[in-house]
Amino acid sequence: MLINQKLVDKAEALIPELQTTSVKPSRLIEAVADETAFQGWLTQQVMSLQEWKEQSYGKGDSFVLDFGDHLVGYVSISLKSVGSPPDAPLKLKLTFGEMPCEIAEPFDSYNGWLSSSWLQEELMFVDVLPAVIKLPRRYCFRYIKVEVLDTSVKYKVAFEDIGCEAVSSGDLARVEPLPSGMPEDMQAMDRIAVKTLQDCMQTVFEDGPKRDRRLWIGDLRLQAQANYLTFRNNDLVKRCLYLFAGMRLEDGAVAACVFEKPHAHADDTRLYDYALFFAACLFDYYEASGDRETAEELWPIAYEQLLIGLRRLDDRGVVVDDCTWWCFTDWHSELNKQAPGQAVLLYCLKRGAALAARLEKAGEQAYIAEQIERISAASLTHLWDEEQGFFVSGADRQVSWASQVWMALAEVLPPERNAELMDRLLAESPSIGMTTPYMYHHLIEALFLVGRKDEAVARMNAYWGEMIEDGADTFWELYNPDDKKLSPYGSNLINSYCHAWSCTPTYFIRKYLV
Ligand code: RAM
Repeated sequence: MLINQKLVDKAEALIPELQTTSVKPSRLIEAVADETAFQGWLTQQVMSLQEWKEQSYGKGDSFVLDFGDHLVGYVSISLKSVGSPPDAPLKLKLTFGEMPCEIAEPFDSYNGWLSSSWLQEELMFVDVLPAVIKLPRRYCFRYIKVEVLDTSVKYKVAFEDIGCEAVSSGDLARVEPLPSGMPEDMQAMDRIAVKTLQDCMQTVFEDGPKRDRRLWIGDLRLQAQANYLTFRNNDLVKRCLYLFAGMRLEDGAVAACVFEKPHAHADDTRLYDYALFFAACLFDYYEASGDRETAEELWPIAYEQLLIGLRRLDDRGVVVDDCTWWCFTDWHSELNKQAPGQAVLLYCLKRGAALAARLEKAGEQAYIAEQIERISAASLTHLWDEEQGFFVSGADRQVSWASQVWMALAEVLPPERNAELMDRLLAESPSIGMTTPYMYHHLIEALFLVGRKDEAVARMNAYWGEMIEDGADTFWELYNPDDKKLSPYGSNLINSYCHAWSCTPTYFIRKYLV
């Protein structure tokens, strides 16, 4: 790792104070199997809060609290014994769910490839009653299932209160309300997107407060863009930029993600596209904040990412597609990343050139401009298939949505042909589709870019709008309207249901529709 302590210290000096809000549950529910419901589970009320406080629970009893909205925070429970003096410890199990599936399906059934330790549960032994227990871990949930595993034959337990201190570094008071004339469905989509971003805004922009609870640069780029139009917490973006800049991989590449604890450190994951996005993030940050000092200080690192990205080009000026790289792009097992990777390189070079111009780095600007010309030409010569009217990727000349969308965003074709490319993509719908809101985001961005505003809005409604119909309180990491249990990790239980890269409807609404 290359550590620049001065930059890391700057990042650490920007750790924000979190705002806290006390939240109480709103009702008690049960999950009911229903094939027509999202992922097969409906919820229905079984009791009011007042009724619940009057109950007492013994061995084998359980209940599910519904807090009415998605929360990230710290839970406390106050409870007392009922009956004879408690002559044995109380044994409780808590399960936290962002979604009904997590409280309805046993975690033992999980068989995916990500660690099962992400599934949120807690086994507790309480020696002395009454008690007020503050759980030390931060949880991310709407529902809490409480199972009384044991009391004793002589006593039961009653719950006086359960509450959550919700935390975020996003101050809702800073978010401008949308104009009142905005249609109700857009208002709802904006509100849920803002809530998604807010719950991911902690001491960094986390990707998902349930999982992976860390800063990924691909997610940061989209969160920052949404943040500039909502919470305007520019210092949080600045902190994240300094974290990436201060801790790099051995060859100088920015790591794909960083951890904050026990001390700031970078992960050893390298993603071709994510490293390049550092330059795009810095450009966006400068445009939004005008903070020239930061842009000047981090420019050499942004420029270096572009140079490292350029090293992957072959003699023709095409990104080498072999087994030595991982370019993220989307969670799609068959997706070839050559053309999307090439397009991301171009996209970031263009933002790098613009930033170099702003910062008056004439030599570097000229060099980047030369590269843009060379790579654009190579993309058209080697990756454009005139007959099909699509960009192709890899040895098998794959035609995917991702390749077309990223090439459109990189503006390889002149504006009119770029628009026709998007029209053709929608009309012909190649079979290698999109699986994440991250990839959908880029589709929508490309549609706005080429002037297909109505189509962009229709697709937003069909995707994020359908998530709302399916019960989203915050937008999800994965969503495929044709396969609602889809997970790249082997189980929908481990999917994140409040995910950074899904927060961008608020960006689209505020940037293009207000
Ligand atoms: C997953 C997370 C994260 C993403 C990476 C590449 O672990 O969903 O958001 O950026 O993949």
